[in-house]
Amino acid sequence: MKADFKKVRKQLEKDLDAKRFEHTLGVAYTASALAMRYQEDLEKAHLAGLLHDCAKCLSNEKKLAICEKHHIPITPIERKNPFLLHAKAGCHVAKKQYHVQDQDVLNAILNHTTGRPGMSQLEKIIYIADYIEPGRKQAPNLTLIRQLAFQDLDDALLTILRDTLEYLKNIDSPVDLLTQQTYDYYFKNKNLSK
Ligand code: DGI
Ligand code: FE
Ligand code: FE
Repeated sequence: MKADFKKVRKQLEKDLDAKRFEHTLGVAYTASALAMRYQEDLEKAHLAGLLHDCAKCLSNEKKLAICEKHHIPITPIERKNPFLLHAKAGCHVAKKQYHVQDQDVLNAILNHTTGRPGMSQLEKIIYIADYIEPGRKQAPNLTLIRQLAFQDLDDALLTILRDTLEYLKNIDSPVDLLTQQTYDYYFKNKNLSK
């Protein structure tokens, strides 16, 4: 894989607002650091980090339209909360407009918001980097999770999933089936491996 990072960054700067672009750089660097720690492919981690939110600044109508036009299934919860679709739409945009071919990179973009049972190491790295990048300030347990991320990916993943479900419950926001399934899968996984 030979990605032209400079070109990708330039295009992203146009597609995203300033805050989202900053976040994107934070995720790309954090994902690269985690890739070094876990011997993941550095270029893939950097590229997936850069592109994970590439559809974030599209309007809800546009995200829905992309999914509908390309027969990407929309769950009832996504229809009610179209911001969730920035992951599915982003996977499509990464493929068509940023010419990403690598399936693992595309999956990392696709699953970065909800996770999925049986994530690849790269998918976990992007999911976690998105949550812990230096610009994030709000989530509880950030100090602990940042430390955990460099000790054990699955422990960090499960803690983020637990805190996300707790947060969604507190704000009374509907949980996507995949978010719940991912938590259940990694919760079971942890107890099995004990
Ligand atoms: O795009 P970002 O803000 O960088 O991060 P993200 O794509 O991980 O989105 C984070 C938000 O998504 C966070 O506020 C929690 C929310 N989220 C994750 N899973 C679900 C969810 N929101 C709802 N309603 N349902 C979910 O299952
Ligand atoms: Fe996102
Ligand atoms: Fe993000």
